[in-house]
Amino acid sequence: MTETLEHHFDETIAHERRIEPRDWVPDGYRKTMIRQIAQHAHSEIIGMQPEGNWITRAPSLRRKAILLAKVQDEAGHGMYLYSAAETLGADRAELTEMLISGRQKYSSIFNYPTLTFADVGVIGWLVDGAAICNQVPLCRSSYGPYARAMVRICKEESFHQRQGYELLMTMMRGTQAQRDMVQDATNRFWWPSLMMFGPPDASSPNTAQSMAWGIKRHTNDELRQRFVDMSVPQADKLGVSLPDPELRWNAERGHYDFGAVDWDEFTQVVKGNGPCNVQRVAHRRKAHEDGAWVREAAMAHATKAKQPAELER
Ligand code: FAQ
Repeated sequence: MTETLEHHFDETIAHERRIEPRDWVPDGYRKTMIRQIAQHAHSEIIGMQPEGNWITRAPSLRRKAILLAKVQDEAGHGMYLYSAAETLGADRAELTEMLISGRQKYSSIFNYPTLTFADVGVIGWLVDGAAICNQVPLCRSSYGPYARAMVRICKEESFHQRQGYELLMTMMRGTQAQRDMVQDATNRFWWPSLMMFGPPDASSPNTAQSMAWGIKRHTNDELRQRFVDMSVPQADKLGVSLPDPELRWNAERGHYDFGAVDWDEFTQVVKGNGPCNVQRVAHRRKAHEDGAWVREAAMAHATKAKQPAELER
């Protein structure tokens, strides 16, 4: 029996067809998929904090409305992703518990502070830019609910990236102080954005198996290179420099060469020792605890709403 199921799974992957919730999958596939989707969902939810920090201090009503909409979109992305994880048998409450107890990861990038309003623009440009670069290929991921969620998420992330770039363009046309803010934010977010793609291929334990299962379509280093190639002309057009003296076009490779990422910093941030890890998780835990009454009220309402139908039986 298991052999037939395994054969069906292998054939589905080999023919680039989608795995759906009712299909049999090997334990490793389910575990990897839940891990990746949960980490992604947690990133969207924790990712609301750095920009959310600026909603009350946005410089105009227009910028406030845009930022509110963007942060709300991230919440929506988290919700689709938790739903996708649930189709694999994961429990949303347990996933949240794993996040706030530090047992599950979220993207390293959200452990850096947002010091000025230019950071909002740079997050849109570089962080959403890196997210799109990583997530467009995931629209072809082998797990149906994840791939479909990714289509909508990528459309919204494209809007996010454009709003960030437009904000930076506006600031670059402003005063020297505003241009300096954009340059400073770019300097702080460039390297952490490169870290978003994960460790180098040689030290990525999951990539080979995830590629074989069609969960990931490109390696971490391939996507990082694609992001660098995409960002250099955008930085030129904006009029900012990227903080990497080794960045130069390599005609032979047809790509930009770039300097070494500080992987020790990455490891420290992932381990919980980044500048804002403690604050981010504490804030998420408090929001979860403060929201307990909403969950209880919704459950009580659902129970009450079921009662008349049950009484009729
Ligand atoms: N941060 O073997 P690999 C967003 C972990 S975008 C923290 O290479 P894998 C949008 C990894 O989980 C950000 N941990 O792992 C937004 C693994 O952990 P393990 C979220 C990281 O999975 C924008 C270990 O290191 N996007 O939120 C990171 O094959 C603006 C070994 O790594 C996604 O999650 C990291 N940067 O590849 C929101 C995309 N990198 O095994 C608000 C989907 C790696 O110890 C504002 N995910 N780790 O449990 C993926 O594509 C993959 O999971 C990778 C990692 C590429 C992130």
